Amino acid sequence: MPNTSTPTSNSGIRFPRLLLTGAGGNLGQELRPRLKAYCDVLRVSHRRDLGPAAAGEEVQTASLEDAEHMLSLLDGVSAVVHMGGVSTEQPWAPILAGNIVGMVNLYEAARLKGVKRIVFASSNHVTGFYRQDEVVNTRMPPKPDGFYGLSKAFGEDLAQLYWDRWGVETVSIRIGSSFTEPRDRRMLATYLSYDDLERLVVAALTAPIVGHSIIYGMSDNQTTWWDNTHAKHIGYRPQDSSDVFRHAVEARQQTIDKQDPAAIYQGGAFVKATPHG
Ligand code: 15L
Repeated sequence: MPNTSTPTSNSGIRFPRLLLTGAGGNLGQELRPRLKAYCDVLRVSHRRDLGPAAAGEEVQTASLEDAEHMLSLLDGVSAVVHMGGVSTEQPWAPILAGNIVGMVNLYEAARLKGVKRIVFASSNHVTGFYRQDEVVNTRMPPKPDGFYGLSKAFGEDLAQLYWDRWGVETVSIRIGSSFTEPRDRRMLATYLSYDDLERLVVAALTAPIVGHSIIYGMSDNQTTWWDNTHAKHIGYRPQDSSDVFRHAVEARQQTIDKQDPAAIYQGGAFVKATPHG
């Protein structure tokens, strides 16, 4: 559990009320205690019951696919950190509900309730079919590696529409692999430490003007497939790196099957994950 008394980011900005969706998910649980340092009230939501609110929190059970739930969820919030929705390759039905209908409900609620900034947990799987010997920047066309990546590409386009037409700002973070440590050779390139995740989310919340900006969520890894040149205005400076884990990871995984699509493409195993059973 992170130390909530010492925020990782040194931002002096404090929000009256932040909303964290998907607070019961892997990264939601990690961000929940951390985000409290940056707001007076943290509203946390999930589709299942999260139990009692901690000090400084409001808890709301809400389904993304329920437009009424989303309207009530966004009432009175200053900004949203949207970690909710489906986060792996799955059949189309749950992806449609959580990541397509749910995103439309979230952005409609933001428009109607006057919420002006959303930090959207997009994914590196928007560009998962680029090869591991290519370096991709945020202006290159999407190449989703499955229904999940496709739904995140939709989310980014939706964010662009709500910025262009209704002035709702978004930072779409194409999160890499955010775990306690990289689990394999691929994650030496895609690793995002939890502290760097916090730094990135806080930078995305507090940068003065973002319009709709896209940024890859990665630590300062020596190996990288992603170029954040066009997102420097967000002011994210990673402090961690996968390099401290490199020796152990390479010792565990000495060889790579270069014919395996999971080793060829950036999306790794997602490029061959099937929702069709
Ligand atoms: C993701 O988008 C997933 O949510 C996460 O579980 C990881 O698998 C990550 O991508 C990854 O690419 O490693």
